[in-house]
Amino acid sequence: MSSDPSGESKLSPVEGHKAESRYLRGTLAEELADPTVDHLGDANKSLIKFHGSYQQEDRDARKTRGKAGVGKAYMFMIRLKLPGGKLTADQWLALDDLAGKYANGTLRVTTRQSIQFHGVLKANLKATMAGINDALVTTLGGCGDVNRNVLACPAPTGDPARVQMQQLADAVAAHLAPRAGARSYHEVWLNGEKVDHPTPAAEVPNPERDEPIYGATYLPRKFKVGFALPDDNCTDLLAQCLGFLVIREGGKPVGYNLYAGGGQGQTNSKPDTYPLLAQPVGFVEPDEVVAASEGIVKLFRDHGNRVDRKRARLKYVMKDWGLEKFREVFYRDYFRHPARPPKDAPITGLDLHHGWQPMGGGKWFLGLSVENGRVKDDGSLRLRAGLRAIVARFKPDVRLTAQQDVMLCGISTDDRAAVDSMLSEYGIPRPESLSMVERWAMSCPAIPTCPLAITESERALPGVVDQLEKVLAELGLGGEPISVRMTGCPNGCARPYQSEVGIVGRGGTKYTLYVGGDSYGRRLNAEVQDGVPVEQLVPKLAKVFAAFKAERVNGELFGDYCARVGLDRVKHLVGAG
Ligand code: SRM
Ligand code: SF4
Repeated sequence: MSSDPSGESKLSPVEGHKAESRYLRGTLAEELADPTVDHLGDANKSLIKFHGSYQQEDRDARKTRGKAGVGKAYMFMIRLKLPGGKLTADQWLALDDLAGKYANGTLRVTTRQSIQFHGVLKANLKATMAGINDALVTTLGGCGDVNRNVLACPAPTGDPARVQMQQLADAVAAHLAPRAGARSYHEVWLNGEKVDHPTPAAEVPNPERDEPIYGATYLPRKFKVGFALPDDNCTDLLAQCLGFLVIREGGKPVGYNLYAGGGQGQTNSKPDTYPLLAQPVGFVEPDEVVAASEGIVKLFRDHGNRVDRKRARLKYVMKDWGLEKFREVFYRDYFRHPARPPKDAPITGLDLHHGWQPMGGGKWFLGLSVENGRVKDDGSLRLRAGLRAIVARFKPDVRLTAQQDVMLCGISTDDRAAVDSMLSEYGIPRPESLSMVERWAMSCPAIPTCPLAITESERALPGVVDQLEKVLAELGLGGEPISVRMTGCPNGCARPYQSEVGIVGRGGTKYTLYVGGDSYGRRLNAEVQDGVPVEQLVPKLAKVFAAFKAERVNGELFGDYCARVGLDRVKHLVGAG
């Protein structure tokens, strides 16, 4: 296994932590058991990510605590692993209990169809993890240098293509789950107890047997898989390290176009980091999907960069090699099945799955728009309490979308009116009553929890959306599905480089403004202006919206307009060049 493609440089320190960890055990159990310390040392701070948790601090408290000389207010974020975003009603209720008991009273739906808890104290970590596992949900591999949560459109429409895709997403997630790492997970969090997860035993380390896919040092960096349909790219397939796009013939799923090498993150100080869209590698049949995912993971394991973590993503293997070499190595060394060219299947849509939609057999699902994925009670909008009451009463399955929204599934026709009236009782808006810009908007958490945030995002976007709503309504553009995504740094957690308007934290209250992506996630946007103060974002955009209204042709969408007229014209409009 080549850990250092250059053969010259020193491996990143995280490689050392992994190598010494004995399949992710480290000394986590010992550090967790020490009641005198409220945080973890460096090695375990890095290891705990593989177990689905990040050590954070309350950044709102940083200044006052610093002045008072009392140090950081440490707390932990916990991220679940929920392939395809699926939960039962009882699981939702159990997680809601845990959010109230041990976290900050909110559940955060993520851009990868999962849930995060924030604000868990070290002393409560084990109890929270045990509670999550009691609900038969795991956090193993929620973070860390392994395969992350597998995305698949969660809409339960009964469409055979969706059914097959959701089953294959589960199969890929199970196949790529850490194996010896699962045993460490159970030892650390569940006192070695076995629950319903793969737990191969390995007393004498033997990476080929114990972690046959990953090996003892796992992957160079995180790895992400997503499934989507050509007419519904609600998982943003082209942002994934590995994407499977359903191919239908005669209405039936016959296979998948395999895409590789997508990703969003970039670092301001490193010009050799940038967002990239995944490239079409080939076509695979349904029974080849799991083997193909293993092959791509192994290719990344062997050829990803283990020296520079900023360039340690599969997208840079694709970029540095080019598609032709990537294909050649993949089919020659990692996937010995016929090399078939990708089918002609352009992406043509993205469904937010909002509102009541039929599932067949007299059942319905209801897609609700959740502002920035944050399920909380806030004044008259009692989203958390309302969801809890509806889920407790009607026991719907719950599904989460990669657009940070929630679906309640399996509600009978007779119960629809009662659900609607409960929504009103708890002040929860039906998606149709919200503006288009709010429904399409996404933000990452940023301050106060994210240690990497250099600006606000989740707490800033609602104000920006309010202003955008006014401007768009005045221009008569309120009905346009314009996607606006904001992040508190360039890492791109809300996939801001694939939206029509991207707003990326630059520092303080300034942002970099991007336009020209499309609402279906097929194109990267482009930087229009750097260092824009937050209060100037909407006035600048208003000028572009006005030009769009005057100059659009044949009902083109906003992002397509920006791409057609070009960056120079948009820069001129906003006064950037
Ligand atoms: Fe992310 C790191 C939140 C999806 C690219 N991401 C982080 C951390 C863990 C900060 C850290 O490393 O300490 C953030 C925790 C904030 C907090 O307080 O909760 C964080 N990322 C999120 C979530 C919660 C954003 C959201 O609004 O939902 C998403 C959790 C997904 C999940 O359930 O697994 C989330 N992150 C993404 C995505 C979108 C996606 O996967 O489709 C991306 C862009 C795609 C990609 O991977 O390129 C993304 N996150 C990053 C990066 C940049 C990686 C890179 O290649 O440079 C970082 C920084 C890092 O890893 O060092 C990061
Ligand atoms: Fe944190 Fe940056 Fe990701 Fe936002 S985009 S959650 S600020 S790492």
